[in-house]
Amino acid sequence: MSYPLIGIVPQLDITTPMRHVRLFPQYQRSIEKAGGIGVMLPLTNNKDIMNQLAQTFDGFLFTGGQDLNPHLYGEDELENLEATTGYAPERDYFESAFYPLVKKLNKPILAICRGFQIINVLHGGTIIQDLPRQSPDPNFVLHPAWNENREQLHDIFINPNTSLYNIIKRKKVKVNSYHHQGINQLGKGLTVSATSPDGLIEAFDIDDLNFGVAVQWHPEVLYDKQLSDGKIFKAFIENCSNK
Ligand SMILES: [Mn+2]
Repeated sequence: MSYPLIGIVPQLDITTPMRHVRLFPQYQRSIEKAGGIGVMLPLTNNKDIMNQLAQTFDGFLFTGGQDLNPHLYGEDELENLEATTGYAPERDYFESAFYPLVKKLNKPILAICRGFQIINVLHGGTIIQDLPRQSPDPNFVLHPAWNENREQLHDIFINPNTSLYNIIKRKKVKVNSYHHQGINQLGKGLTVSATSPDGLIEAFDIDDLNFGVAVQWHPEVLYDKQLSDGKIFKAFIENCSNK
């Protein structure tokens, strides 16, 4: 038997002069627990290399990270953002160019946090830049921006007839929350699969893909503690093995 190879979009430390590429270890660990091998992709801007990467790997994980530059969805940065991460233009560029190549090949995609947000934007959607200020509900404390261990949970409601429901098979589960932005307008070709009690979109399916699951929370952190989070990775890897 051979393990499916999963290409992981690298994270970037924009606070160091060298702008190191890096990866929170939970991403690779969760892929490995689910039966795959997670390999960090290069942050290239070479289209030929991107094409080869898209063809070579069996599935792709779009990771969490910095806020998207709001110019990507046609907005300027709000003044006095309460919690901001800075931007990572290398990632904005790579992900914007790479995602369509992966999608065209109908390779399985799991997208987390920033990955969920950029795919929404690449489908024409928009982002709430500052949840504490712009949340649809003043009950925004549901989504703490930075809780250190990322284990603070809130409910989500999962819509039937979605990939996420077919994976988790429950209408309500708890997820962790570590984001100060969220989806405003949903992009075309995406279907909401879960919302939080304040109405925020917490997950969507990518309609054209056999497996395209995107979530606002961090299932890689609670793989062992939340049954539903482990199921997401297992379903992802399973779909990467029967290409
Ligand atoms: Mn949340």
